[in-house]
Formats: sequence, structure tokens, C-alpha cells
Amino acid sequence: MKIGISCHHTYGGSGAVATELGKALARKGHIVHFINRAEPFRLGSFSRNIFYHEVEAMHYPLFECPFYSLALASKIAEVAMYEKLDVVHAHYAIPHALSAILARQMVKDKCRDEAHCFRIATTLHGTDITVVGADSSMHGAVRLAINKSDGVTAVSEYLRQETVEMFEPNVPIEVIPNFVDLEVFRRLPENPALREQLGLGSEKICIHISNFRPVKRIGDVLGAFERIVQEVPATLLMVGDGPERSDAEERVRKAGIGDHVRFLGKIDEIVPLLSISDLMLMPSSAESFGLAALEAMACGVPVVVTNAGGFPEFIEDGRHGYLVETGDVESMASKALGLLTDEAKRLAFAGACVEQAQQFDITGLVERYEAFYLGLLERG
Ligand code: GMT
Repeated sequence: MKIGISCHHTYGGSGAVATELGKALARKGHIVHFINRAEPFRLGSFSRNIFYHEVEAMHYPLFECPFYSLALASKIAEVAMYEKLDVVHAHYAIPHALSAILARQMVKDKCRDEAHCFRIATTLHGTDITVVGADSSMHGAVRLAINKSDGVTAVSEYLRQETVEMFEPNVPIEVIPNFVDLEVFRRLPENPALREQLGLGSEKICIHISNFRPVKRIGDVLGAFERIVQEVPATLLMVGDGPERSDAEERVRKAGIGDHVRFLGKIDEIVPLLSISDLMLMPSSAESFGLAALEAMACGVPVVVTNAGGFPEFIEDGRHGYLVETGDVESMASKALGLLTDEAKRLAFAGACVEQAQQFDITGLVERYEAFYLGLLERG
């Protein structure tokens, strides 16, 4: 198949899923065209079945801001016509699905040949529904993006239900969960050089990875860690960047635990960091799936997360880590300490995590997406 993919290129789960999916489809012989504002952060090196088209929105003094969604629609239409795309896969409802819908109109208008028009697959990732779609200024746009796509998937049953409740869509939504490439996400051997580079000794390592947005509850990560570090020698690796970072750094300084927390910023190569970690803390208020937790589990890192969103769909309490109520920092700290002070138990959880990650191996889930595309093409 010839597949166009449009996604957010920035540090975030939807871009990661879209890019890994595109790379996997290309390895299977499909031709994949990424149509994006900038190169997705996980695209990496050249591959002969992958093409990348950058969308440049026109700057004009009359416009207060450039119309990216329109430029994206024009670029999708152009690539679809000349590359004869079968499917355009929009990741995140806004603007990608809406731009694809507009692009389809452009192609139909130009070619007057509906038979050659591409199908639109839209994957809902979470905040496009729960945050953006919940805003009254965007509700109608998100609803149209869902209803006018040829097929829609959501990354968890939780997200599917939220979407149904909020939008009462008139199309079915299929759940295709996030996945992990187990060839890449697996625990690497001990790495004393990396520990030294990060100024780490033999203490326990906790890790948090996110885009530091309010939904990630960075304050809860720090609150739990402040209690943890009172009981066990530990360092917290804070990976990523975003609007909550400055406040978080300030809090760490005030709490006097600066020597125990490393803010590492955005890092593409996270497997080495996961491989030296003992535990992940992810107290998000709503996480449609929680890809970072799955990637940690694949690397043998148990997770302490909130009992919210899609987490309970792949994390079993007391087996892969713990599910605590949102904002319950005390429980988060005591569950974490329970694992960090009992290495045999932590290792048992780590083993169960690696086993559980097999259920979400990229191979089977890419096949699910291929079948989904074929279904759209067969429906005509
Ligand atoms: O977590 C974010 O804020 C980024 C966001 C995105 O759209 O890039 O991630 C969402 O999509 C991921 C991939 O499907 C999911 O694993 C994340 O759970 C989801 N984030 C939220 O729902 C907050």
C-alpha cells in the first residue's frame, strides 16, 4: 500500500506511535509518506520506502498567524495525487484528520474521479479528545474530524468510551492499543559508564518521562520522590521538557533535594536511561494509554501509576507495579518504597513487566493497522 502519515512531530506519544508505525510499515514493503510540519523526532536515518514532505505555512502580513491546517491540507492533496496514496493516516484529530478531510475535497475537486481518492484513517490519541476536544472552541471541529473519517481508531477502550460519551459519533471506533518495538525496547546490560556520566553511584534510580504538561502532575512525581529519598538512597531522572519544568526545578531547589534529581531535558535515546532505572513514576490525571509506561515495562522497569485512563488496561496492580488514586502522593511513595526496599519483589515485578510487554509487541499491532487499512479500501 501507499500510505500517507500526518502527525505531531514534537516530543509526545502520538508522534512516537505514528513514526514507529510508519517505519514498521516501510520495513514490510509499504511505501510511507510522512507529511508534517517538521521531521518527526523518532524518524531517524534514511530508509528507501520512507519519504518525508515538509509543510510550510505561508507567512503574510495580513494573517495574524500562518494557516498551518490549510497548508497541510494542500500538501496532503498534492502528495496523495502525485504519489497515488491509498490511505492517509491522521494521528490526532486536530488538525491532521480535518486537514485530510479537506485534502480529500481538494483531490475530488481536481480529479473528478472518486475511485482514485484515498481513504482517511484517523487515530485518536487522547488529549485530542480529553483536552482539545473538551474545549468548546474545538468540539465541533473534532466531531467533524471523527465523523468524516473513513475509519477511526482509539488507543484504548477508555478513550473509545470517552469519545462516545463526549461526541456521540455516528461511526464505529476500533481500539488498537499502543505498541512497543521489543527489538529496541529491551533492558541493556549494566552500564557503569552511563551511571558515571550522570554522576550516579549505587543508589536506586526512579524515572519520569513526559512532556511536563499539567496532565502529567509533575508535582506529584516530586512529592512522592521527596518521601522516597527520605527512606532510601535514590536519584530521580526527569526526562522531557514542557511548561511545568521551571516550577519543578524551583520546587526541587526549595526542598533541598537538588543533588538527588537530574532534569535531563528531551532525550530521544531513552532505552539506556530506562535500562539503569529501578522504577517509573507516572501519576498523570488522565492518560489515554501511557506509552512511556509500556516502554519502561518492556525494559524491565516496574511502574507506579494512577488508576486512571488506559493504565488499568495493561498494568495489573501488584504484578507490574501499582495503581494509586490520582493525587494520592502518600500511597505512591509507600508503594514505590515497598519495591525499592525489596529487590527480590522488584525483580519479580520487572520480569512480569517484560512478559506483559510481549502482548503489545509492534509486530501484531502493525498487522492490526494493515488489516484496518485494507478494510477501508475494500469498503470502497
Ligand atoms: O502525553 C501527551 O501529552 C502526549 C500525547 C500525544 O498526543 O502525543 O500522548 C497521548 O498519546 C499517546 C500515544 O497514543 C498515549 O500513550 C498517551 O497516553 C496520550 N496522552 C494522554 O492521554 C495525556
